[in-house]
Amino acid sequence: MEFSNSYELLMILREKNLLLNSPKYWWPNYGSFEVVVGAILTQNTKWENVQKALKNLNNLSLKDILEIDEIYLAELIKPVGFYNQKAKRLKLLAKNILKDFGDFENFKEKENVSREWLLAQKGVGFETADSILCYACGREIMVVDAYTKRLTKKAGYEFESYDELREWCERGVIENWGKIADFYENDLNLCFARFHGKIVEYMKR
Ligand code: 39A
Repeated sequence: MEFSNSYELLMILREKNLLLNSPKYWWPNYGSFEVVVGAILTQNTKWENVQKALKNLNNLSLKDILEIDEIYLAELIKPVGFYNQKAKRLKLLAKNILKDFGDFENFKEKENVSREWLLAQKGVGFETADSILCYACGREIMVVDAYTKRLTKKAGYEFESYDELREWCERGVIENWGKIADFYENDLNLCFARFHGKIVEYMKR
């Protein structure tokens, strides 16, 4: 695949109709607390394992995560691996959301949770933080991951850091926004969410 910026990459992927069976914003249950849980669970495992664990959790709310016994939570999320560590981290994250924001709706508010706050949480790295910001909070940020790195590397691009790759992905879209805004209902986050989704679905084929 050849492209000279991320807009060209997006246009190539668009032609492939990769998201025909996906939700509008690609990540299931966009805007919900379940996305926060999924973003933690998906670390170092396949999405298919996350789906099994999420099914066991049956749409647990922030309050439910706070109240559930940690050992039982670990049991429910066993399919994702590192389940004791992930259960501990989920409980701690939920406790900190409650302490600093009161509830999930307030956490999501534009002026509230920041990338810095998320990155200061135990077990939250750039990809997890940006997944939460993009898919749980609806912020205009592109998530990049190992698939994005592999795809761009194959086309001859090397990036020094996560943020350099993220900014490259965002720049091509923003610089060509006039040409694509209509496809995405003038919603830049819809474009970033679907762009990331297209990359993942393309690389998983
Ligand atoms: N690797 C992945 C995924 N593969 C995914 N979907 C499919 C829907 N999500 C939401 C996150 N990570």
